[in-house]
Amino acid sequence: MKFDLITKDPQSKARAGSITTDHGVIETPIFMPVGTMGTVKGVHQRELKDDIDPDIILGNTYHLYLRPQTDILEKAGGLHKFMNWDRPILTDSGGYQVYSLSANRKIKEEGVKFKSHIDGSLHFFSPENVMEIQRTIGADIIMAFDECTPYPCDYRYAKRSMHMTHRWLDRCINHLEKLPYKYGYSQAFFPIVQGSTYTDLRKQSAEYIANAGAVGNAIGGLSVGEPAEEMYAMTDVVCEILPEDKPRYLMGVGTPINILENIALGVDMFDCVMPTRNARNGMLFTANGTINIKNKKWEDDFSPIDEMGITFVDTEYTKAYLRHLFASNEYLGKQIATIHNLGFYMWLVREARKHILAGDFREWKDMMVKNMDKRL
Ligand code: PRF
Repeated sequence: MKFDLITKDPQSKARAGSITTDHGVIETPIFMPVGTMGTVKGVHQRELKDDIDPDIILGNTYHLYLRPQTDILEKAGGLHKFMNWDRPILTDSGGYQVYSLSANRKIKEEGVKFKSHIDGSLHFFSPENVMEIQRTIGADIIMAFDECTPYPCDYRYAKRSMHMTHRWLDRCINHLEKLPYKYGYSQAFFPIVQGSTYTDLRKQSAEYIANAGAVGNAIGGLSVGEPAEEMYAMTDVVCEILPEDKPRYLMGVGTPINILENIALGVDMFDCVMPTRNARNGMLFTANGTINIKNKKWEDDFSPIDEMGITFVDTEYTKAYLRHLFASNEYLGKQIATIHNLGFYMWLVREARKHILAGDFREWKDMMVKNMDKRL
C-alpha cells in the first residue's frame, strides 16, 4: 500500500491524497460504506459499483468470523471472491463489535472471552487470532485488535485500557510477521489510537501509534456518545501527532457534518453505519438537511426524492412514492433510501476533495455545515 499526499488546504488542515492498493486506488478523503456481513445491506454489488461507486468498502471480523465462519471464507479464496467485489476492502478487527454486540464479554490481558450475539456460543479473541482471521478474510487493509472505551470513562480505566491496547498492538505486529499473505496480494495493517476524551492520554497514544511506523493509522474510541466538540478536540490533538505522510482513519464517524469537520482537522478516511442504518429507518441525508420520509407531510409531495440527482433513485422516484413504500413496509423503500444516502455520502467526500484541490475547502465546508444542519 502506498499513500500520496497531493494537496493541503491552506485555510484548514484538510488534505487530498490517494492510497494505492493491489485492488485499486482510493482517493482521499474517502467514505467507506459498511458491508458488515459481506453485503452493504440492501444494495447489490452491481448497483454499489455502478451507481454509488465507492473506492473501498468495509467488512467486520466479528461478524464474518461468526458467520459464514473463517473456513468458508478460506475455501472461497477470501472475501473479495466470496462476495464478488474486486475493489479494496478494509476489515475492522472486532475490537469494537465485541464490546457493542456480544454478551458477557470478559476483557483480560490475554484477550476477550465473549458470547456470540447469534446463538450464545463462547468464543475468544486475542491480538494473535484476530490477525489470523483477518489474513483469512483477506481485506486490503486490516486493523489492530484494540479496546474501544465507553463514554464516559474514568481516567484510571482509560489509561489502563490504552496501555493494554498498546501492548496488544505489539502482539499484533509480532504475530503478523509470522503470517504470510494468503491470496497473492498484500494487506496493509493500521494501528489504532485510543485514550478516551483525555488530551494527555490521546497525545501519549498517538505518539505510541506513530512510533509503530505503520503505513496508515486509525483513531478509535470516538463517536461513542461524547459531545461533537470533544470529538473534534481529540481528533485535532491526535492528527497533530500522527505522521503527515500516512493516511488517517477516524473509525465509526459519523454524520455528514462530523465528516466535514474532521476532514478539516486532517482525517482522510471514514466509515459509519449511519447512511445505511438510518436509510432503513426512513431518514434521508441531503445537502439541505435531513428528511424523515415517513412523515405525513410527504404524502402528496410528488417532487423528486432529491433535486440534486446524485443517484438515479433521486430523480426517478418521488417523495410521495418513497413515503408510501415505507408506510407499507416494502423492501424497495429501504433499498431506495440506502442508495440515496450512500450516493449522498460519496458525493460529499468527493466534493470535499474537489474543494481541497481547488483551495476553497474551508469556505465550502462552512457553507455546507450550515445548510445541512436542518430537518426538512
Ligand atoms: N475500535 C475499533 N473499531 C471501531 C472503533 C474503535 O474504537 C470505533 C469507535 N467509534 C468504531 N469502530 N476497532
